Amino acid sequence: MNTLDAVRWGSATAAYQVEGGVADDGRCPSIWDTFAARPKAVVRGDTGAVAANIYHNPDAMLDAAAWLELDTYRLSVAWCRVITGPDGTTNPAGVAYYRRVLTGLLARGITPAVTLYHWDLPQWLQDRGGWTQVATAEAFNHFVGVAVREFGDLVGDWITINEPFCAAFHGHLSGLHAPGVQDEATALRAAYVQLHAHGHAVRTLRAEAPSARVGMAMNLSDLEPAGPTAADLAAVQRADLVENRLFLDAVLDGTVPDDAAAYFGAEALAAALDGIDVAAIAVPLDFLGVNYYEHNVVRAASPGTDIVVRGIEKLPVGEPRSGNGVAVRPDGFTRVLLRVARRAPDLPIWVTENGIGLWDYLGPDGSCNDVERVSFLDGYLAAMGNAIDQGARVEAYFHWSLMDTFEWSFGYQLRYGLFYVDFPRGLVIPKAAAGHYRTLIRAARSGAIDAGTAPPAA
Ligand code: IFM
Repeated sequence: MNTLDAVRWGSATAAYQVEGGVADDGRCPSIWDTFAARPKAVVRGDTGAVAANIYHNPDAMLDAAAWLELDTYRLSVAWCRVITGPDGTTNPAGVAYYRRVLTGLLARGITPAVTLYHWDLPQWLQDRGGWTQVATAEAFNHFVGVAVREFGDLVGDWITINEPFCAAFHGHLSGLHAPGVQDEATALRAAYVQLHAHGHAVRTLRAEAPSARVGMAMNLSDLEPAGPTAADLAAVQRADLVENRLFLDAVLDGTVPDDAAAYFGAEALAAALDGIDVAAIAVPLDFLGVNYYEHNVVRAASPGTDIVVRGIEKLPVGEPRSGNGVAVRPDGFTRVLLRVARRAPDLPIWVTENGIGLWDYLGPDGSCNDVERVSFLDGYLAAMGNAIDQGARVEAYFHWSLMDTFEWSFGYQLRYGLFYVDFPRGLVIPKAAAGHYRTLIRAARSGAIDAGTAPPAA
């Protein structure tokens, strides 16, 4: 058997990034509706109000997924479409929309994987303190119960929370994401309340759907010291604490990293953990979702320039890099997968996201020749093959994203899609990378991609 034979191939999007229709059929506002309306929060004042209009035209998304011949497709269900407000009432129109999407996937032979929280917290919960309150985790648990009862006949694969690092530290420290708070202690609290919500959600999913496969999607970064000095090594440890270990330790072991109190302060850590049983977060999972984007070279710096981690500087990234300056380093992908594999050897890994943001455009012939994404796919799938070869149990790969989306604070400028979205005209056009990904999927299925070798060109 070849390295990539057993991988299930997928792609992904999230509700707020593609749906639009934010005021339709009883959807209540989310923190991203509020945040995006703030002056300068998002490039050019873009919002998700219309996005790719998938709420009104889900077939565009479903047909794109089918065109790729995917095994599986990851989408998120928007809490604010399914639960109308504080009284917890279920919104039949929201349920009907997602049932239509899920049925459409199944009809096309594609297995859905549903994310339950992809950053669109209902605004009414933010008004009560959002992710700083354990009550938010309880409200989430209510939504999770509704979702599994309403959709459990169509969905067997569930992802509790997407990238709790980003929702905590970009939502509450850098302020780049909703709700746009800038306070470290609040960010730490938001991290632990989300982790607590994850543990509860897994228990609820298991109780309601014993045969479901359940995991979380964690973005993990690959970090390298700028030099061999003790100061640079300590800088890497600090970045690793905030970006990786806080989340890995809680979810895999039910522990708090030893250096968390020294870094955040004992008082802030105690406040963050108030009412939270960290051991209960490490409920057994069926897979760990890994979202891989970031490799950074880190050096100690005083006072530091990083927007999240104190006392460090991330060095400028060389070529090749993404449109927004993220390093293209497939070797980092291999390392991150192997780190998880060594840490939790029996736990399957699903790569729940991996992709590249580019300033894509349509040429005069109407096509999008995203050559950088084509070579990204070659490099990253070879890197994944290398990790599998060395023992990583990677069961699924979801390329981010299926189509261009509302890319959070980058608005519509930065594009990750395999399909180009002509937003005003609502057209969804396969980019060169879509054809290439389909070719790679076909080759992997037929065993034509061998361990660790670069996949063949389309
Ligand atoms: O678009 C996002 C996604 O919502 C979460 N992970 C990173 C992607 C690219 O920035």
